[in-house]
Amino acid sequence: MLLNETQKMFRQMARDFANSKIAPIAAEIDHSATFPEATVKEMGSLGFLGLTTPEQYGGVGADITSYALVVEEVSRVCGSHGLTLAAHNSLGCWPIAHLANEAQKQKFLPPAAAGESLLSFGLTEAGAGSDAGGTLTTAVRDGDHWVLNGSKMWITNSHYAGALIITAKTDLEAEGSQGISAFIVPTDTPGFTVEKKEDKLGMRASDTAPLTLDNVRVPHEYLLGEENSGFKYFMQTLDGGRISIAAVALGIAVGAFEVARDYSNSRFQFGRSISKFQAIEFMIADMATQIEASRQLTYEACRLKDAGEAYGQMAAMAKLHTSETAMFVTDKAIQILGGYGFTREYPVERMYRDAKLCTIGEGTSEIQRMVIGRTELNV
Ligand code: COS
Repeated sequence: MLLNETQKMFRQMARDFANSKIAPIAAEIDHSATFPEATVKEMGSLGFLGLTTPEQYGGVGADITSYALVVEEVSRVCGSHGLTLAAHNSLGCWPIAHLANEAQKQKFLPPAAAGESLLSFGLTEAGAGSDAGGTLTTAVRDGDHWVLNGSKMWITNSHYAGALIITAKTDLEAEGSQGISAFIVPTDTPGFTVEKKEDKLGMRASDTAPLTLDNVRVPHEYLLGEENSGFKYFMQTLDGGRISIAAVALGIAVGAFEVARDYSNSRFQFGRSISKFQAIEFMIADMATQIEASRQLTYEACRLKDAGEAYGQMAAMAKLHTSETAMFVTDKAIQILGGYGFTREYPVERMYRDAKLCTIGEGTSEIQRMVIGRTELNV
């Protein structure tokens, strides 16, 4: 893929930061499931928390390709950092930058871009996962305010968020995906509680928690976009989010590949490096090929988005292929490292656990196939 000078600069900046600041702590924060507050703040200083936010709101105003390159490089050494960065930029900042009114942008984007606090997205509920229209959280108008009640699950960055975009049913008579609206809810609003952090298989340092909304009163000015248009807003948001998850998965796959490739050259058995055995050589070839196909899909989705073209299907293809590739590559990486790969001495077991999230979050692989299939079949 051909990159321009700016894109190369972002990639190099992210690579240097990831190698020097994130790689040394990645194993420990995974083991202790600790959210890396200090390095996330540093990512704010580098502009990574306002990458696609326009400059007039304190952001960097980079294109989506540059953003994906940064997410890829960070995820190459630590999936949890990559996911934190991705969720903040694409699920938190993007909808505000593109769907909010001027006053909302002025209020919520600058602190987020500066890394003072993160932005987050509260869509999923116990009964509204793949069926995102199954939202049971309600918002009832009370004069100049809306009163929100309900609960959300698996919400990324919520303990560190200054505000979240919360979806709620505003037309209680409407069915399915109709009658849902989106609200910007500051996390210090009375009645809003972020519950205990989840103890997860992978992405253990990323912050994931359930939310409870108990008579949370938000002013009407915090309604995002038009009333009852929330479903379309979060579908649009997820289209972009899927590019982010593809970039996270691509980074994880590249990270695991590099470890396995280098190991296969340095590990000697039967008097030669194991890379001289065709069994290993073919594994390396398949891993490299799948990574390259993933890269093409991911950056093609970025290119389409940057060009203002329809990109939802390409984003779904990129997310599907790249997250499945990350599973394939991390599995093979462990196989190449053998017993060492099965221990914490090498990072590939962490990468394998982290990769799994990418086949689930922001729409499972099955949902991506639905999005792709519907577009192809025009239904
Ligand atoms: N962009 C803009 N609008 C969209 C859209 C998109 N990508 N996808 C659908 N819409 C619109 C449709 O055009 C339709 O509009 P009208 O009501 O005006 O006709 C409306 O949204 C409903 O669309 P649809 O009937 O296709 O919705 P479904 O309930 O069938 O859902 C899927 C479709 C399954 C694709 C959707 O529910 C989905 O993506 N689910 C996964 C959610 C997910 O990823 N959850 C994890 C969140 S982790 S943050």
